[in-house]
Amino acid sequence: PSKLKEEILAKYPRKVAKKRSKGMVINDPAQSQEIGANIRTIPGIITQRGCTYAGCKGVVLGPTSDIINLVHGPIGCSFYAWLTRRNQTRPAEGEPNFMTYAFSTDMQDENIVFGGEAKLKDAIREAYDMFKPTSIGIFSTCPVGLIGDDVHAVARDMKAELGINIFGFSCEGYRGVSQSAGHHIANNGIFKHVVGNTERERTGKFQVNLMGEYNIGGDAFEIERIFEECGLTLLSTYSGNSTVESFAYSHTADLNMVMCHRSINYIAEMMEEKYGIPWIKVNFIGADSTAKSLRKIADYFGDEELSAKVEEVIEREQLKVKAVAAAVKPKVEGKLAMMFVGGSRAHHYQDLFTELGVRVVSAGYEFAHRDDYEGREVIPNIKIDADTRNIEDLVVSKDEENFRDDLVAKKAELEAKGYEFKEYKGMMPDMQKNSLVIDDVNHWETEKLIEFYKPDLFCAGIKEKYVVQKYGVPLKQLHSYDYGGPYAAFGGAINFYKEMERMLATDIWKLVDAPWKNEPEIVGSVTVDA
Ligand code: CFM
Ligand code: HCA
Repeated sequence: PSKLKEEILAKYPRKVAKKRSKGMVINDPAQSQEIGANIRTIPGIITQRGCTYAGCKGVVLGPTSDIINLVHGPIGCSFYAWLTRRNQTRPAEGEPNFMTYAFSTDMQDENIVFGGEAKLKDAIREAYDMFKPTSIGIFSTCPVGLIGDDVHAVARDMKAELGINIFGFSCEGYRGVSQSAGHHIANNGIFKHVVGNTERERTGKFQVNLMGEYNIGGDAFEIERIFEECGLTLLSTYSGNSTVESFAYSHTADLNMVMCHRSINYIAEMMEEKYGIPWIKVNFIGADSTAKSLRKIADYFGDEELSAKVEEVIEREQLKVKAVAAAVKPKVEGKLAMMFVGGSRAHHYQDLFTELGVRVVSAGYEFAHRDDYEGREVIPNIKIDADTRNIEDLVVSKDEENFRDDLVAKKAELEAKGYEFKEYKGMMPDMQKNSLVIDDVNHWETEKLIEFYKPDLFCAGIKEKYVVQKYGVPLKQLHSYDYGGPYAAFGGAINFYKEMERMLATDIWKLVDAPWKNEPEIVGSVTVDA
């Protein structure tokens, strides 16, 4: 891989090469290696990243069904964030589902020139009159910040006028270097305007929140099934198959479980500060990881009946999982895969491949931070640059009335026994020696990676899919799952194994001839009128 890295960098101008070099690490899990992450993409490079608005509106708030998510901006921003992520939902009987609508102020030239606040107010009134929602979120797209519309003032006015919860997000696309800034802005907004708004009587002995699970392809449905069978009460999920109504009482949980660390660690941290609720890292991608996470939850509660139930579920489910794995593994073992996804999935999905004996030769995130690569212990050493300083860091104080001293004591007791809280070791320690870790991989690098490794499978998203396939390499979308899923928990693992069998135990891709193989250049001419 050092030769490959050299070859990739050789093509860049000197300054670009220097920057990109920091984003590529030849992994050695025995060492602590630093990677450049969460830094601006160099203009001219074809990145796979998205924008801050996508991270706020599309990712974090997108999957909630009972809020009207109103986009203040040109219609395209709304249209392209409208369920393209395959975030599914199953609203409770009689409850609304606004996710199937695309709400937008549809800004025009006139609004850009004279301001769009009046149009935004009208849109809120119209949405309220038609749907009578209990909350409305306003999402700012790029022009809003450029012309200076104050969505927060509009939200305050309209909240007073209509008497429902209305709040705005300054999540303009350019606010940060990627979607990641949008996650942070969304976390702040939900924490400020929703969490703790309502109380709820206990409905179970073991009340938990699942954070950073977005129900892509039905993943949450499968996780919910397992929780229910184990006897865990899931109060709220941030934000797959969930409602802002459940965020409002989620502070009454006994434990927060963080799945996608990148997108939601902020709320987990803030809830611990304000309410004393501890958080643990979990992962429900991969059958063994699911079993491990369930056992960790059971250990937290330390209840014999719960532990017995968890063991029973694991045993029963793993029997089915292992049977499928045993049938598929011999057909796919030893194949090479690489994966480049936004944040946590590039790490989590490696567990599923390990279970099948598929080797991950290269992986990376589009927009995760150093802690997602190297582990949370590097957080104090991360340089705060101007782009990060641009995103508000909420100052949170203790809620004397609702603070859970009992949970703080429980945490201390468990920690003394070696139980780990707020811990995430990141992707690099889990990857093989000499695998190539690349942050914010770009199109040129993708092509070089394929030529060098000749992988059997490339995992990424829709922007990469067809180019990679023209190379004769199958591509599995780990964002939308193509048309498949769920892939989470035990049932999901079985689905994924079968999908890998379909994609890997075949020679059909080798028959693909890339159009540029024989005629590598597109030839054209430019004519200039005299
Ligand atoms: Fe977390 Fe996600 Fe991901 Fe993400 Fe995303 Fe996504 Fe993703 Mo696409 S929240 S970081 S911003 S696991 S939308 S469900 S698939 S890039 S790896
Ligand atoms: C986003 C959403 C996305 C895009 C996926 C892709 C998703 O980043 O705005 O590029 O295929 O998962 O839908 O990550």
